[in-house]
Amino acid sequence: MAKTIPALIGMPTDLGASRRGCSMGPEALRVAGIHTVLQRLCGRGVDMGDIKGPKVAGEVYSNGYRHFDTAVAWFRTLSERVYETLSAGQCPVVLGGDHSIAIGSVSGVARYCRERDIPLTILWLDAHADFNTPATSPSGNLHGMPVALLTDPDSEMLRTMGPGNAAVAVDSFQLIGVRSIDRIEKQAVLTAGLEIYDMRRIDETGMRAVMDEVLDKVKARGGHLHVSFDIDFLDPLIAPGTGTQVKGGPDYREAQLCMEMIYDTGLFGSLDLVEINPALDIRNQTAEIAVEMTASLFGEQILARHGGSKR
Ligand code: 6HN
Ligand code: MN
Ligand code: MN
Ligand code: MN
Repeated sequence: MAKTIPALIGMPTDLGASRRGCSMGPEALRVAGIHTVLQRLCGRGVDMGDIKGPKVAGEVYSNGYRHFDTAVAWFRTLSERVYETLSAGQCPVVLGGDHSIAIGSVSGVARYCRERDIPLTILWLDAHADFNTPATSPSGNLHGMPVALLTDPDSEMLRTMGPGNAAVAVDSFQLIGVRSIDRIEKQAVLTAGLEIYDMRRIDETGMRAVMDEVLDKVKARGGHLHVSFDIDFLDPLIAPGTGTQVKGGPDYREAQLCMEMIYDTGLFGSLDLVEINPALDIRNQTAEIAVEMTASLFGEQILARHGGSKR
């Protein structure tokens, strides 16, 4: 995307997580200065405020999902908003919220791309595979299901969200940083052929080689690149403010290099920042690191590069 105008869209809900608090994520990111940073890097930027949706009231469990109806209401609105934002030539920056909200944002991005015949890749940066279904989920929590629900052609969730929300091809997804997959989920990702760059892969060849491989595929395909950034991708030593920490994640520079290399493709066009939980954070440091990573994604450089990230 050329000189892009970022548009912040808040999704203050934690309906998909069992630990409450990431509903405060949008405000924590604003307090950490996301708007100012993006305005500085992009010249301008808009804050569209927060989407409004139903509050989570008590425990509502049905057909293997927690809070299905509440989720549909939130995601339908977000999908529409993301679609409109892209159609207006802006870059949606969705401030979560738990990771289930990506069902709304990715649906909106996918609709935009489908209607214009633009190839779509989704980089899913996460400690988890998020490939549970209502049948396999140990928790019923929707934040463990977005990749599975988004790629299921019979998805009850997408269908209930209404027209325009259709399944996305499995090979549109590239998962990076994964180090926690549930037992049945593990079988499911293999069966589906989901592309996963797990932490061992990153350890063995380095972030640089992994991102070169991923982004070569992205560049060959061209089109639109959506980044769904679950903050638990980062090592919990540097990003403790999240509900499902997993040890052994990328450190600061590994993660920042990942963002810098994504920027270099010139294809990045929409973002989710999810799972930041201020109730579990230390002095907002997790929101601050999320803003720093976002800055790199939007082109913040240490020094100007010549010839991109290729040697
Ligand atoms: N996230 N696999 C677990 C579950 O409940 O399905 C954890 C999911 C965590 C989701 O935050 O990425
Ligand atoms: Mn996730
Ligand atoms: Mn996660
Ligand atoms: Mn490492």
